[in-house]
Amino acid sequence: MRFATALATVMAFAAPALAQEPVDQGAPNVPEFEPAFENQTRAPAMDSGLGYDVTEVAGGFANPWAVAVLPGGGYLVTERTGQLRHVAADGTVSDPIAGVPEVVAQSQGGLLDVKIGPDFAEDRRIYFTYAKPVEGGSATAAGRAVLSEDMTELTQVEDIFVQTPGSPNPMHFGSRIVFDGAGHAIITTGEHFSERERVFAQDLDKTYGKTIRVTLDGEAPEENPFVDRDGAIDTIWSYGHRNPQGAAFDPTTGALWTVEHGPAGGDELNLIEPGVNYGWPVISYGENYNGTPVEDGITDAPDMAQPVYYWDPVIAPSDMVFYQGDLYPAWQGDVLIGGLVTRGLIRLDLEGERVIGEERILEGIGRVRDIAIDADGSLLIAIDANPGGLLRITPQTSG
Ligand SMILES: [Ca+2]
Repeated sequence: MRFATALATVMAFAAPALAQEPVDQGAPNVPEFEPAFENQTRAPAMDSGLGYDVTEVAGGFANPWAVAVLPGGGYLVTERTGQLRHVAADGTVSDPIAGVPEVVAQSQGGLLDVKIGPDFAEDRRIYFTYAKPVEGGSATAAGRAVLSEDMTELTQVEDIFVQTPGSPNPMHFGSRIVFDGAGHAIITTGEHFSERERVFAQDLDKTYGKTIRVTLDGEAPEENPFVDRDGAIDTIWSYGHRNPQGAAFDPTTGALWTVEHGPAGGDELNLIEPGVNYGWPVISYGENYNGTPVEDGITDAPDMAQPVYYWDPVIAPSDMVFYQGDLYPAWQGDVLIGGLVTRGLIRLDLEGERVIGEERILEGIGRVRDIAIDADGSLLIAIDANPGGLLRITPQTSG
């Protein structure tokens, strides 16, 4: 596949970047909403001036949801329909790996994230998230297991987190799992979409619309913010989220960031602090899909955190990574986000805790469901389709 030629042609006719113009993205759903500070939305457009070579590492996946890079080469890929597969460095795709737990593969549910555990070299543990069948329907769960040396089987499969209560709606599972490098996992959860359930994002006795922090064994660390609060669930780290599907620790600062889906407008980039309320559904920069206000139609309230950045119209953010690698020297430390609706990548330049520029890359390539950085610094993206591919993106090397 070669997207580079067409892109290079477009770039040849592009006007020089105008510093203060935002990305061309169409009219907002809610034009009356004003950002709380400069560059909270529609930051100045950036242009990397790069062309890209796109190659297919492997294809034929059934709605791939996540890709993880194995140390020493090769990948693990989840298919939302419930299969975990090994992809060899040469692109050979395995049969489904045995031992994956039963998943609710309905609507947005299924087998979701997969990550290589922080101690994989010693214990061969991988971590994954999924829509688990439970009383009342389904729930976001995070599990771990030991991956056999031949990559064919999971053993010692156990949950380290199960959302409560179960939901009849197989929607908004959130479901990214990331590690802080100090023995903890962060798991994002959604609020299952319905008007009845979305308010649970504000409830500390339910794990809807939360970031969850547990040890790698699934215990609640004693320093979690609500451990000493009666009636609150000890694993909650932050709350008031809608459907956060992307999360990453900034490798230079150690800070935790997430991206979450808004309704019509109101996708958010958030800097996560323990115990903080991120507002959904009380405050939002979006509106309901039918054009009515979300709750009271307000964007700020006391004791509720503002997003660092928001999008209206939406990008539909999947995962996010902080770029570190050799192939894109100008992107070091930048945030790359998969856009399901923009069908491409979004790059944000951060200065401290603020966004100072935005770029859209490879728009039209497909519904970018996951993004990872390979050992050589190339980008890996999973395209949500059936069949969907695992693609590698490198800077263009020839005209
Ligand atoms: Ca929010």
